[in-house]
Amino acid sequence: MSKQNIYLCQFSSCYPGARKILYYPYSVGLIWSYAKTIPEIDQSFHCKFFLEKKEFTEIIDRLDNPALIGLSSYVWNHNYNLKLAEMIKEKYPDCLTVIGGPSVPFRDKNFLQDHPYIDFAIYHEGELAFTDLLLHIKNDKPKHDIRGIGFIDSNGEIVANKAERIPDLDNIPSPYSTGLFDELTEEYKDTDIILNVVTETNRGCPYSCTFCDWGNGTLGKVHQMDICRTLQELDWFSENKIEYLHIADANFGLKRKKDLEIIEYAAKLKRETGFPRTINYTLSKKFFPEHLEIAKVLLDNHMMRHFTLSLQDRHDDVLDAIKRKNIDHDSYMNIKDMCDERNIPMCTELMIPLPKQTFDSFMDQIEFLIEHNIYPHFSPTTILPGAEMADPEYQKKYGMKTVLSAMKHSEYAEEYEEVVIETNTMKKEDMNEALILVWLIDVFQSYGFADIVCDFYCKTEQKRLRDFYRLLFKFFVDKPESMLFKYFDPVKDHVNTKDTYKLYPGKDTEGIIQEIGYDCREQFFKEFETFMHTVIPQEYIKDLLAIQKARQTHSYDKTEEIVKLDQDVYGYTKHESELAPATYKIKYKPIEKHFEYYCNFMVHGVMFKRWKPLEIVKV
Ligand code: B12
Ligand SMILES: C[S@@+](CC[C@H](N)C(=O)[O-])C[C@H]1O[C@@H](n2cnc3c(N)ncnc32)[C@H](O)[C@@H]1O
Ligand code: SF4
Repeated sequence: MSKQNIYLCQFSSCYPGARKILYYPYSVGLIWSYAKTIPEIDQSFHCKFFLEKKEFTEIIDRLDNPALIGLSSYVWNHNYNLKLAEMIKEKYPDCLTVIGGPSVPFRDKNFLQDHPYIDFAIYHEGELAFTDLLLHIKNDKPKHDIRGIGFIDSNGEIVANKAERIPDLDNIPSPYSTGLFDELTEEYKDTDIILNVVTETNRGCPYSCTFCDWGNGTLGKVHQMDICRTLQELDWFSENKIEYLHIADANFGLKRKKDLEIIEYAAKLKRETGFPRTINYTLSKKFFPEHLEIAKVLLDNHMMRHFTLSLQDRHDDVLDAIKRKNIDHDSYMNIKDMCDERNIPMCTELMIPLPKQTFDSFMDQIEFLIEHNIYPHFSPTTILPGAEMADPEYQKKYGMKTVLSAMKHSEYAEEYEEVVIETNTMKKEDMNEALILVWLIDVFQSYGFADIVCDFYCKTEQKRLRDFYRLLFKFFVDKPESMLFKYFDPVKDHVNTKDTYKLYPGKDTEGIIQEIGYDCREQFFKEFETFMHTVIPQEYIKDLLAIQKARQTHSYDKTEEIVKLDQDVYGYTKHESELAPATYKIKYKPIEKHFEYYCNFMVHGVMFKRWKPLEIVKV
């Protein structure tokens, strides 16, 4: 008997770059590998995966008499999925269309009525529901009994059944180790496309922060996966030369010994085979000393992208409003000390705006973190459909206003994020300015283009970072002839013009960094000097500019620079030295040749301060 064809699609988010980066379709891989454990299903259906957005007709042309199409929905592909489902339904009216994933709006009772070309919605974890659905297709298992399913029944009534947690994750075979993705590996083998991987070592989160959609609607109890499964997957990642592994756990590190063992094994594989090359994970809010061991192993093996202990906010009233408890301040600073002892750079994540947060409370924490050498990575708050924050009552309580903003890089169908632009305590104008200031602090302070000058100004004038950067912005945003104008002008009203994404840290800062730091470095510092004349007394400008210019690694071969200062503005700023003549020797490790672009070197190294000289010594 021939099998029925089903197609499971998990279209990757995609950032343009020299090489396209996509992800193996892990989530739909899981639901199929679980369903396949039932012989009746394995014998009745044949499954094919899609992971790359293409012209709709190109996808549809590849379907062969489809019995079912399953779509995995996230903010970056939801509208694409809906459009594709509609077109498939038109061409193949008997093909069942099923949608799952965190962007299925389980609160929206009208979703299925509004999208009549979707037959079934699956809420939360998909393995049990999808298997039951295939059994329903195969032998008419009653669909009303299926857990976590939504559909419109023959009387026109909406059915939306509550989901149940899958009790034992180890009953789901790994789609990697069992070879489900081998066909995809073959398909992409000789292309320019990199396939990254996602996996879980556990699922669920015991906390319930109101902004969060982690694990598709916050799954409560944490279910573990057996370590042997993860180690086998790591073998697969190594054999298949995987560049980047994203561990999807909400709280990696909670199982301290197990998680350390996993990382040690991955590092061993990297030393032996070169792969997996890098790993990213989200650390649990609860801290254990093993977390630093994990970070150290990754750092020592050049596998780490971030060591991040997220805060989101440091103030109790905000934390109460978002139902979040962070570790206390003293413990946090203790961890920072431990990081310093081990030479581990520390980063934290913050969100803006959050209920009860104010302009000052947000800026205070940014300044605090910069002062303590903790890199602040911020995200503008978005409303995720599965999060408590999506509840209109919650938004009303905190005066939250939102706009739909088109996401960058959405191909073939426009995708939107619902971005929070105002709360009772943070007006739109404050949000506009706060984001500009953190962006300026990121580019000019954290990358070392203006930090010494800024610190000198703050110290001599008893001012704060925000005062300096406010002045910097004001100065150049009114000067169309300056090189910074073209970066400042488009974002001056970013909340209204929906240009906030231009202020995101990381990749989005590459353009400005390449220009001011490399391509037009001299011109930038010349223009910066004109600004300095408005904030720094004349007699310190020459020396400050000299040391500021020399403070970054900015050459592919230079190893040393001597800077003579008439007045030791550097020593004065750093450690209260007298403003007497001084000579500094600045030693660099030249930029490694594989960083073809200066901006790449800077952006990769911002957290690890790679651009910082090896030393600045007084001679
Ligand atoms: C890996 C990951 C990424 C990867 C992309 C992975 C990819 N495939 O393309 C990267 C790092 C690039 C990424 C980026 C972003 N991400 Co992300 N990411 C994740 C993460 C950590 C893991 C996803 C995962 O694999 N989970 C494990 C699987 C098993 O769970 P699942 O996907 O929910 O699947 C289960 C069910 O949903 C269901 N199911 C899923 N699909 C289907 C399909 C069918 C047919 C059925 C029946 C069932 C079903 O069954 C599955 C098994 O139980 C999640 C958090 C999390 N742990 O889920 C966030 C998450 C998906 N990301 C999120 C967000 C917001 C983003 C960003 C927009 C953040 C930002 N502002 O920059 C960006 C996107 C940027 C862009 N322009 O595209 C949100 C998404 C919310 C939403 N509604 O889509 C999540 C949930 C995190 C959060 N903040 O709460 N992300
Ligand atoms: C899910 S969270 C952090 C997980 C980790 N368990 C924690 O509590 O720190 C991962 C990051 O995604 C970002 N994030 C999560 N939800 C978001 C939202 N609704 N809007 C904007 N950013 C969000 C935040 O920066 C957050 O630190
Ligand atoms: S933010 Fe972190 S701790 Fe809070 S619910 Fe989400 S995953 Fe859990």
